[in-house]
Amino acid sequence: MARVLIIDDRPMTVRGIWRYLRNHGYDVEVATSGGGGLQMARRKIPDVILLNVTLPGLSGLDVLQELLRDRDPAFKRIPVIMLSAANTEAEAVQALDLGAQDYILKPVKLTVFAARLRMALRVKFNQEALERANEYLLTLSSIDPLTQTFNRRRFYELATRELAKAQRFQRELSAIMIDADHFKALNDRFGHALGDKALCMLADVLRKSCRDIDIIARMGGEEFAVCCPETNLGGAMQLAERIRRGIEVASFNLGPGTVRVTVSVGVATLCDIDRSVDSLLERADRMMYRAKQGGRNRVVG
Ligand code: GH3
Ligand code: MG
Ligand code: MG
Ligand code: MG
Repeated sequence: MARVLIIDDRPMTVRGIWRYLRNHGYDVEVATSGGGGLQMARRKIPDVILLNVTLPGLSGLDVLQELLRDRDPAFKRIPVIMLSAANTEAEAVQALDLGAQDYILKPVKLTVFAARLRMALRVKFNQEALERANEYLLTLSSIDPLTQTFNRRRFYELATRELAKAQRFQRELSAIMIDADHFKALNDRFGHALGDKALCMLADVLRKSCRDIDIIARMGGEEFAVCCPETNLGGAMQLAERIRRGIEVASFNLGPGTVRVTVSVGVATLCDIDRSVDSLLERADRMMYRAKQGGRNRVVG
């Protein structure tokens, strides 16, 4: 059921509309001032607002501007149909240019009015469908479908922003590279499905071990990276060790008997010479290879 909010200081003039909408299955509310209407809209976001141009206090055009200026995107999206008794071109042009969806003269012809209301709702519905599609595309292009961590592309975007912030405000920033040990052998012995399960377990341990602001990504294959804002080398080493240990422990529950997964972890922290995420990651990667050479299942930083 579509929700319609009518903002009009003389309810008698919109009684016809109110009754018509009620009879046609709309959920209708009426506010008699601009301020009251905005409050009502905030409490329960309507699907469409019918807004009279002349109101005491805040005018209809003021209310329209307030709606469009709001920080809440859901608020900005509400289609507004202006109602006016004054047949002036300038007012209609102003309302539509400000962002009103439609402008209707009183007295309204109910059937035509209802058709225009349906059109406003259709536009809103289509816009919401587009936004959902956009969100979905953003997810597809940012999230690794197996582990639900960020992918390499998104990691670089987010980490680049963190690097710029850290350099601008002289803050600390560290990176951790995590590579599963002898993962090919694990796949060969226990099958690819168990390998996939192990990768999901790795991602779970990463999520549990890290802070909300840390950026966790699967960089490819059996390799993950974490970018840790506001974290120095010591803090990142501690986190890396927590991750290594967490994976070692969780791997006991991974499957039958002898299945074990361990990781080799490299840690690096931001230096003055770093100009890109790559140079930071390269150092973390070198440390990770030292961990491999040193016997795997260990942290080097
Ligand atoms: P190391 O300890 O030196 O890192 O040895 P490794 O076997 O882990 O390294 P290598 O790079 O030789 O092999 C990585 C393997 O990871 C190869 C591939 O079978 C496996 N792998 C990569 N992506 C996936 C995946 O999405 N699912 C599964 N199950 N395995 C994957
Ligand atoms: Mg490898
Ligand atoms: Mg490996
Ligand atoms: Mg690897």
